[in-house]
Amino acid sequence: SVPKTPMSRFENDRFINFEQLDANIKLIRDRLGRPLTYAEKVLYSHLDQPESATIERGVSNLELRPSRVACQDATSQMALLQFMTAGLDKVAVPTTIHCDHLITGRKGNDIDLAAALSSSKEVFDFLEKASQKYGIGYWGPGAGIIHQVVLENYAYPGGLMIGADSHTPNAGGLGMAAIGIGGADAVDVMSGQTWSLKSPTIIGVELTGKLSGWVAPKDIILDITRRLTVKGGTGSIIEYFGSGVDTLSCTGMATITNMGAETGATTSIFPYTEAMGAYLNATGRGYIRDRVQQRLPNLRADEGAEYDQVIKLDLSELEPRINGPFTPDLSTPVSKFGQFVTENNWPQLTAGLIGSCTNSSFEDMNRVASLAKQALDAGIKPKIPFIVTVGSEQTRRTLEKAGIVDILKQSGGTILANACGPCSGSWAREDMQKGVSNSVISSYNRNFTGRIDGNPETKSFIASPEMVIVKTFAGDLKFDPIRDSIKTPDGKDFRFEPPFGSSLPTRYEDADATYKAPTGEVSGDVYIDPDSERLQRLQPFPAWSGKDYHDLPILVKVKGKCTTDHITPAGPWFRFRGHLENISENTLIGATNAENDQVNSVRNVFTNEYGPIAQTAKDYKARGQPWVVIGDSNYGEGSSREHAALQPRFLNGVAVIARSLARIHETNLKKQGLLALTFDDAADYDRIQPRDRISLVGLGELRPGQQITMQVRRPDGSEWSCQLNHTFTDAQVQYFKHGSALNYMGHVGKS
Ligand code: MIC
Ligand code: SF4
Repeated sequence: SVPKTPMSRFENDRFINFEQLDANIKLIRDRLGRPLTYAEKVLYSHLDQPESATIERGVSNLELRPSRVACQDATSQMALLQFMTAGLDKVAVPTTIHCDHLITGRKGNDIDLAAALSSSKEVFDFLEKASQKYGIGYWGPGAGIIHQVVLENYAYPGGLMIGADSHTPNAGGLGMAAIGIGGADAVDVMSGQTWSLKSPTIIGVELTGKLSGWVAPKDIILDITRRLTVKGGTGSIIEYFGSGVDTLSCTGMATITNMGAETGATTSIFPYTEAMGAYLNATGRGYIRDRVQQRLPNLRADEGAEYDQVIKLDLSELEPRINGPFTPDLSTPVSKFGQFVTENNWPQLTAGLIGSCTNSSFEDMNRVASLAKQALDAGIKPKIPFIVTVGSEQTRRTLEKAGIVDILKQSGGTILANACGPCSGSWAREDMQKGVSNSVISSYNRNFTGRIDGNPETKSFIASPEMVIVKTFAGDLKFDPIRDSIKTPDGKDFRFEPPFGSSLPTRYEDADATYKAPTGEVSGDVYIDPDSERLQRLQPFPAWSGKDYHDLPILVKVKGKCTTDHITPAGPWFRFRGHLENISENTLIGATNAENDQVNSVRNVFTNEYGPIAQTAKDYKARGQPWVVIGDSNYGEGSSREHAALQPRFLNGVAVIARSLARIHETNLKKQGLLALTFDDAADYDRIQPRDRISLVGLGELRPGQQITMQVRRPDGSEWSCQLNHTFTDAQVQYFKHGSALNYMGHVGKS
């Protein structure tokens, strides 16, 4: 018989059941009587009941059994607090926690790491102890960014995992269907339940040709994001295919699937290629490579498989691109970028940042070093601060051994801890005052207002790491390495040659010591100080009263973009991720009020005074007054943070009614017992005035596929009504009725 395949180098007693996956794929193909795409194979082979599940793309709900769960330090606090209320001894599915968001970038690795270890000691201790107790693998601060550590150690072709972070799709670069979810979804899987997902439609992206010169894998996803926009991927998996796929490195593909999150896609995935095999070998998992080589037909789409939509991209024709500011889908090719900067008068470039979970691979840094070296050899130094965040300690050591860290340092690079740092807003920027208008360019994936340095006046652009480093040397946002030159100290014109460098080391260096396996030796409860400002035990939300809602005030009618960064920002607020009451102070702090076009200023219906949104909500709560939020398009775009749902719920919010909702946020709202609703006619958004009162009627009849009626009463007493849509399943209706998914689980557990 075939030897068993351990799930990872750290879990020798857990195995990947490839035989079962293969059998399931055959079963499903026979049942459906049609060829399957690769994403379909991976998803459907993880169905809880492959023999009977209804499968209809875009329609049916799939009950799935993911084989792994990953959480990071900012999301796992709330996930664990919820898991603890479930009263289980151990997680049912291999789970890991990665400490990466709570480390603020300031001076450089050693100093920053020591500072984080002391300032967030209470939280790290909690995460470590809880990991030990519940059988969770713990990657402490410094080990690396969740998605890189997962790619290097846990991802495998054909697998299905979920992660409490929106860029979990990074593992799609290694052929895994890796899906970002909120903490409450993670808790379901950790406690052995199935995970439910509306069967995604499949967007096929056919790649032909080959990248060359200045064009990098990042440019592929910058262009796809432009084409699909920040909501075009919603409800879909982006599946890549075509001859161009075989020309890409594994980490390059991970960059592409990582940033696919910016289109709203459920995940993105590449079929198995030789480059994935080479990456498995180099990261010490040749045994997985050998095993998957025996099931190649199941690691790609069947001949004739159909996609719901096909996008074609010729890699030979692609140009480097720069996306931003404000939104990741505003994309400009490098040749037109200078003009774009001039026309919009974008401010002076003040920093270049490379790394993050999106672009911090050996290949990225190697190619960056090839450019930096050219400039250094010509006597040129970067003109502006240059910041580097490497994705993992394993990669950092490998880069150090290859001499690449040295080159980055000679280029004036500040090497921050292997953590999210500036990408998550955890950047104590010292070179720039708040409120000063300036531009920064990074190789990250997000560029929402205020995201990187908390300064709303910072215009943030995203590009490949190669593009970032040359602009850093030029100190000029408009610099185009293909057409422009830089003056050397002795007055010559220096031009960059295109970047180069191998995509893989022969073998990654060992960094296993940064990992702590669970011992299961912690007895009793995990202690939480009742006076802590960082951690707070969760109190169950009240169940629904059984009555319709009448005449609810609109806390805020949000105008325009409202990402989770606007609802509950990152950076300094990470501090309160384990303390619902404290973090609720930032609720909707970045939202623009349609009534007065002001950010975070709303009228209190009781006092008629304008004040911050959180304060107003707290006042309503104190008065026992439920309220609603009216949202614009793609409300809740961006991160997976369930705080964006928990906080409104905690402050007495009962419904979010929007033109459209982002997938993870929509689920998070439902999990916490809120009504997640969308206008049947998006134009009704315009009809609602901030001073109107909202009634939601017939809630007792809430059931899948049936609309809800909203009655609107204007200040003059006149009324109109409209229909609202929702995507509640039967189980989700119970979450609403019981007050939350957790309440419902507890209820089911008891009955
Ligand atoms: C992000 O990139 O926005 C984050 C910070 O990683 C979030 C997670 C969080 O807010 O904890 C995400 O992507 O889900
Ligand atoms: Fe961290 Fe940025 Fe990646 Fe989010 S996108 S996980 S903040 S590095």
